[in-house]
Amino acid sequence: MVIIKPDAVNRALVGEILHRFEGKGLKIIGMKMEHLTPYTLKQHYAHHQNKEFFEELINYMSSIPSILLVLEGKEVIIVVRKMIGGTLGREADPGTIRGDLSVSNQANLIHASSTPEEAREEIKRFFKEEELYNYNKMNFDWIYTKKEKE
Ligand code: 3AN
Repeated sequence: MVIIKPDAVNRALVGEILHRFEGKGLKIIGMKMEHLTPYTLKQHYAHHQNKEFFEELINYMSSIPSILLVLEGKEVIIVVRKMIGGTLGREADPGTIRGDLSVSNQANLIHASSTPEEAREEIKRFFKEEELYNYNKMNFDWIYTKKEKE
């Protein structure tokens, strides 16, 4: 589960970020624009509720719409976390989305689930079942071996 956050939308980086995921060979199985509410965001960031940046985080994330994505692929969570880079944009590795395109620890463009449990919980929070698509992605034959596709 990925959120392309309000700063990425404001900075016209949605296409660039999608381009990286598509280029990598990941499959988009859900995608929509949504103006996230403080109510939903407080659930999403509940583990940060005692941090001094919590209120600012909720305000920033609810300022304008975000793009919500569900991506599929082999070891997709590890792959996406590597692609986004560390939380602090200034220190994130060059070549990662945050490392190349951000300098902040709050406005760091993107959220991605970090465990399968978190992904399951977040997909349920942000997507209805009928908003997820099961389809045959033609070029998977050119991206994975038969064994990798199992
Ligand atoms: P990540 O998004 O890399 O998994 P988390 O879960 O620690 O990082 O933080 C969630 C979000 O909270 C970050 N993406 C960022 O927007 C914000 N955040 C994290 N640390 C700070 C901080 N020190 N000051 C302001 N915002 C922060």
